[in-house]
Amino acid sequence: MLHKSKKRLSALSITGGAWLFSGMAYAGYEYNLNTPASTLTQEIFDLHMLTTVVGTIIMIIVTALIVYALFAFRQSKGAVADQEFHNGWFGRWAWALVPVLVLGIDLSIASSASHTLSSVESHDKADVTVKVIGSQWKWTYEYMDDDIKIVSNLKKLEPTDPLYLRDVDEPLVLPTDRRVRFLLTSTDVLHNWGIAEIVPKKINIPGYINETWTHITKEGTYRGQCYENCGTGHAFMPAVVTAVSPAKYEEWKAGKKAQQAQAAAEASADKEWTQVELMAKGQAVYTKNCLACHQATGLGLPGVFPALAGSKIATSTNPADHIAIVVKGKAGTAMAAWGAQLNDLDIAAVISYERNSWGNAAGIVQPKDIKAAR
Ligand code: HEC
Ligand SMILES: [Cu+2]
Repeated sequence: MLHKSKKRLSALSITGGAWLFSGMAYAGYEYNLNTPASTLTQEIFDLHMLTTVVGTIIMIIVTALIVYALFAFRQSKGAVADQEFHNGWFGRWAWALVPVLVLGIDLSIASSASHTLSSVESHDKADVTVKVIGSQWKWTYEYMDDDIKIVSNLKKLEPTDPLYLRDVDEPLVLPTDRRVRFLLTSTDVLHNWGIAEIVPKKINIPGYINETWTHITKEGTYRGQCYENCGTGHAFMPAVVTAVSPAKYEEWKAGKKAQQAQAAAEASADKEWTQVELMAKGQAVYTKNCLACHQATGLGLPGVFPALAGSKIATSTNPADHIAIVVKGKAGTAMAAWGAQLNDLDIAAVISYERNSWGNAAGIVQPKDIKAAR
């Protein structure tokens, strides 16, 4: 019996050792927090380093004293407890000196911490303000001063890709060396937009605005995610920021504004679109917004997301129900209202696409039909 359990124990320690070893090999030796890339996260990082260093020094001193005492005053050497300790100079004053020392260290940490905290909560004037809207399961970014809107969806990648679940189709573009204010909110449940290198996290709450900010110091791509368990697609909403120089940012902004203004003008023009045009646009809208649930095959996921191929709503001769569910969504289900996020043309296109794909052949709808149904 003993023999057997000994054997089992050694087998355990071998697998344990192997596991530890492989863990060490893959860990990449990253022990500290993410390297900060903004003034604010730098301040937080420095505070973290200060407390870590102070704590480590205290730990070393205390441990050294204990080890010394255990060794120097061991019983086998005939050590006897000092009965007169409290009558000596140190015994009399230690109770006052030690707390003063500890309090001094404490207060210097606290003043640094309160400075950092007030930086986190400061509401100084910003150069760029971005509203960050969480919804199941993507981020929408609205540039408050510039009429630019970005919908940022998970980019489909193979699990072997190093950026699997960490990349999006369109990142948030921000300038370096400028103060950027973020207004965080949500359309459905709690989300939490966070990118460790550049911004302290705050929760996105439906119906509320939370504020945080950054001042990015280095150009680059910064990746974060949703940090609040927000449903089955929680893992599918990475947050990506591309930081560029102010000059490049202005250039990007001008291009993006022109592009979005043109798209808006196109969408509101009372033009009759051909099936070919609607199908091409509709496929792009579908891939970006609907495919994650209803799938490329239009077959959905049985029991979770309904099939659109052959579905009653997507094949009936009257498109009213189809338009209604896409514009208004269906309360209490994962089918969101797209009316506020997509323009008339996008909605007409994606509905036309669904009505004429995967064997469906139910005719097209025009942007004016959507406008009338809103
Ligand atoms: C997050 C998952 C999700 C996404 C993304 C999504 N849907 Fe849905 N959709 C659903 C669910 C769930 C239902 C079923 C709702 C119900 O219970 O009736 C549904 C139902 C539908 C239906 C009705 C199907 C039927 O026959 O009942 C249509 C049409 C539809 N969605 C179109 C779209 C379009 C267009 C988009 C993109 C703009 C989209 N959906 C994006 C989850 C999703
Ligand atoms: Cu989320």
